[in-house]
Amino acid sequence: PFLKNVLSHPTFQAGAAETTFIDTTPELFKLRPVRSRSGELMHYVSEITVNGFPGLDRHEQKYYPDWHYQAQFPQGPLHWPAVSGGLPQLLHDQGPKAVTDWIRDHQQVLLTDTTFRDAHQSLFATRMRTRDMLRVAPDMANGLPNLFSMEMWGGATFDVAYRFLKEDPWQRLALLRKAMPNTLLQMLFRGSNAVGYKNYPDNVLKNFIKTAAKDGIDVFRIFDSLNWVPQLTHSIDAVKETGKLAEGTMCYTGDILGDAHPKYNLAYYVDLAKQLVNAGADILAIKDMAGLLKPQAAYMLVSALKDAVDVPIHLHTHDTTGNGVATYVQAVNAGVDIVDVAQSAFSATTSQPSMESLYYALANNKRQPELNIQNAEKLDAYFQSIRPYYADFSNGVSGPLTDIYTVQMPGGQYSNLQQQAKSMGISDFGAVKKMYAAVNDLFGDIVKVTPSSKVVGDMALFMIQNELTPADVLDHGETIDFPESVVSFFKGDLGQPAGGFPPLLQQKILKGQPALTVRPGSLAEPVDFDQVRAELIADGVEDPSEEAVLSAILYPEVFKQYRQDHAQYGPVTTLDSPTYFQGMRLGETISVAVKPGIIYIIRLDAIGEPDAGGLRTLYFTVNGQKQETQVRDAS
Ligand code: 3PY
Ligand code: ZN
Repeated sequence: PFLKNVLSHPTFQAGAAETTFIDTTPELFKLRPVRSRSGELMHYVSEITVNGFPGLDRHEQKYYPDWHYQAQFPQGPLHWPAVSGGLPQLLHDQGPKAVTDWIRDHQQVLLTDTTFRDAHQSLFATRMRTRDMLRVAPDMANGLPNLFSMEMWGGATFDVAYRFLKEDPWQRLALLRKAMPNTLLQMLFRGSNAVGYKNYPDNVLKNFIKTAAKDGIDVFRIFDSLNWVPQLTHSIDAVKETGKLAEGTMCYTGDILGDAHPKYNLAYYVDLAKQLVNAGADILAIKDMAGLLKPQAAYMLVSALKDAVDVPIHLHTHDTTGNGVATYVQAVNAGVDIVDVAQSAFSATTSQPSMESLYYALANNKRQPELNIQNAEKLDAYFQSIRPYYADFSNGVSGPLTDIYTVQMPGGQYSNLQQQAKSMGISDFGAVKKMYAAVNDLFGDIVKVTPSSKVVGDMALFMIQNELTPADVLDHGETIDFPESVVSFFKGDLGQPAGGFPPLLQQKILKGQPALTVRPGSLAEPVDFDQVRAELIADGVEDPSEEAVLSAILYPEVFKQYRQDHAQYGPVTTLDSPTYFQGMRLGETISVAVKPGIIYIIRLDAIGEPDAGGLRTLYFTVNGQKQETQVRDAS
């Protein structure tokens, strides 16, 4: 209750909660004594205050836009009645077929909201924090009760949570599950790569799916970065064993309206769809990761797939090329069942099209989604208020990029590759894009999505750095030492591309090393989970959970670093995002609800000059008590 008192106090609301606030309103601050955990938290705050967040520029002022949200909705939550039952109940009680029958019988197009996963992955390097999701999650569930699902896990969110947010992704899943019990939760699963970037043994994939299902995932979108069906079937089987929904996914590349990409014609997709449905897919997903599916192509493709298969069709696009809403309208006219959209503030360009724009684009269309647009716009106001927290991670794309129709770079890769190029001293991203397209031709026109897209990106940067042309590679590739990811790709470690590898180039890259033609997973030794558990115990983890064991298998180093950071810095997930990313300013006061009933009111009183060894002392008042922290100034 005292947090509420503090937050609703007019001085605090006016944003004037500076040094004098605690002194002039002592009645609000009868707080518990500070526990030892505050020391760790203060260490993190001090570190970011002095040295900044790794990789970010420092700002004089911090952003506090969420007070606008508070002002707009002074009661906090939007107070929509809690929805009950919903599709999770139907799935639980009657199984996947009851859900897919329900979808088929539903006349209006259904929506998946990607704001918690792909939208921030594609706009802000996957940096959205659980805290910013949780504050609005119940409102999303209750204000948008007709959503098909919320995509909120998988893809890059898993490792980025550990690496950059000091968060446990499994905990994010548990918390969102609890906050949205009556909404289907969806994840993106890389068929044989899970949430990683390489192939894992079948028992790891299966166990991951089983654990994610137990922890709350209802819909698994499963894709392969080369559209190679043998790499999807085991994961589809594993989902079916859990009783959850398996979306068999085809990645869309090329252009079915033209003849520049003859491999990827309409017949290719129809055949692929049939294979995915035969493999057991409950729903067929079309994953247009680069925004290449033009409106008329969407009409043709969805119409052909509707004729060819009997399962619901779920379309995913990115708005990179600027035509996303038009593509969806045509797909809706052709009978698509579900489409992926994001809240407007996190939509467009490399992200998904806007939920609200699509709603209006379908005015007078009998398939306009069932959506309370006023609720959606109120929710979007929340996302507008938090977007500035993440501006530092923006990929800088400010409008449609129609050159992507030829470059074919996925939305999620655009900013990553830019960073990778910069770190190698390559500033001409236009040249990188041109080379990316040239490498794709050299490789025989492959599907480009995580992780195959990374191989094409690595090769493009390598060629620019070494001033190589495609002709150089073909003429004397046998003398070139190619990047590791490229060699591994041509060995078949990611699977087989449509039409196989170009044989001459493969020879030059492999230089006599053998290549696989079978599924790499069929050769991989199963992982011994007990042994990994024993290693974690030996490393000081008490009674490791199944989730911890899986994380240790997928990301051994990243997970270890996370454990160290967690021990060193404590509950940093409870800090507000401006403080997490930008630290504190002199005289500023923040409140941190570290646990139910435990709140720290922290004021930064002074920052000392560095001593001879470069250590600075920061002077805080924490719940009325003076506290000091020392950090090394790295400047
Ligand atoms: C991922 O694999 O993370 C993707 O979003 C691919 O588009
Ligand atoms: Zn996507």
